[in-house]
Amino acid sequence: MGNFDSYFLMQEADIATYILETTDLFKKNDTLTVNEIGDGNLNYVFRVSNGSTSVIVKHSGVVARISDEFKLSTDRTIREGKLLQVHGEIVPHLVPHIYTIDEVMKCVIMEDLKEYKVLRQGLIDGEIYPRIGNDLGTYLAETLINTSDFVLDAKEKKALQKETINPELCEISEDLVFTEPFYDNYSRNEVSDALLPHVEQLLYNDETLKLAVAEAKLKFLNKSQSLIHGDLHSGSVFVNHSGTKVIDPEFGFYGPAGYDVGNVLAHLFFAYSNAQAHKRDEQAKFIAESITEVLEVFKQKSLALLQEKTHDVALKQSSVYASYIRSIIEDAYVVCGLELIRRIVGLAKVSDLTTLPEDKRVQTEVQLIKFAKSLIQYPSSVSIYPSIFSLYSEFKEIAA
Ligand code: SR1
Ligand code: MG
Repeated sequence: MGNFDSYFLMQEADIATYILETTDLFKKNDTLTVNEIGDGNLNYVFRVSNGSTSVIVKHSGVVARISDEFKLSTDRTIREGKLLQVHGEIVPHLVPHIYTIDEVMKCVIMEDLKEYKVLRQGLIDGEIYPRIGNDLGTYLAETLINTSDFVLDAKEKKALQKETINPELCEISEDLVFTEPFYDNYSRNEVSDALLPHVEQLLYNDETLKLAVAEAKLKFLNKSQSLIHGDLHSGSVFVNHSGTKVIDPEFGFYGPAGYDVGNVLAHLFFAYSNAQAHKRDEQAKFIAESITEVLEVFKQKSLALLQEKTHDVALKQSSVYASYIRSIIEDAYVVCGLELIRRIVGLAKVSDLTTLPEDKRVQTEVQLIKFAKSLIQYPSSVSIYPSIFSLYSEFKEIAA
């Protein structure tokens, strides 16, 4: 029996032997260096290098890295690898290449994106990436429409839906995005003393808001439109000046297409808020334009894909395409609002906000919560503004 015939949680010291014994990615006499570089909430990420080439090993334990409270199947990494392969067939230039998926050791070995930077950190550092609006809009349109009933044969889609069912990680989102921010039912919310009165008034005590949130949660539970990424925040996007790569779809499943679009919007708003708070005006303008571009590219490319690829004679209707895209965008506005709120109130925070000075942070968080509530309760009203960004600007002015 070899060393890697049954699962255990590998440490840095195990990984070099693991790679040399179980793959042909390096020469058997290579000296490998291994560094754990993960900064996510759930898993371990190892960079393995022989000095000239390198790969990434993503590996899962039986509990989440962020907290032992989250006990999870180690199969999440396998599901992630498979989903990256499905999306990789659709947009190979926008996801990392997968070398192997090891169902025993619960590892995915993939391309090292060392020439890229995490989008969240790049934006906090003041970088401008002119490609992201187009690349993220393209990723969203291609992955969401190509895995929908418009493009896939109904049985093929249901087979993929069965294969990608993901109840455990969906439960995390159901709790952390749709429930806890409004009820604090597990006492896991993390709210500063200065923010708490606002959270009580604006969220915990707003029964009308909770009705709109309930409707949104039902959509998340029931609307199996596309094979979504499921956690498309700016820590799941790698960028440089020549490309964009989307990683980490372990929360993926057949869900509402607007969920991914809304997450992208929310995290660009976080980046915008950080740029504004630090008076990086040129960068803030670029982020605002990227928000609009993501939506425009998503709409245009989705329509083109629907027109080109819809095979079902009963669905081949221009007005159906238009209303389908419109409903995804409305769902996205609601999700954008939910994601903004849960990252402010819940346990999984974003450094765009946590790195702000205390007074600016509270002011920014209150503005974002007010904006978010408007998105959750009145998503269709965004269409009366020139862009979602104009609506946000209005909240900024009211709160200032
Ligand atoms: C316990 S996991 C907390 C959050 O981290 C992941 O990236 C997801 O966003 C999840 O909600
Ligand atoms: Mg993640």
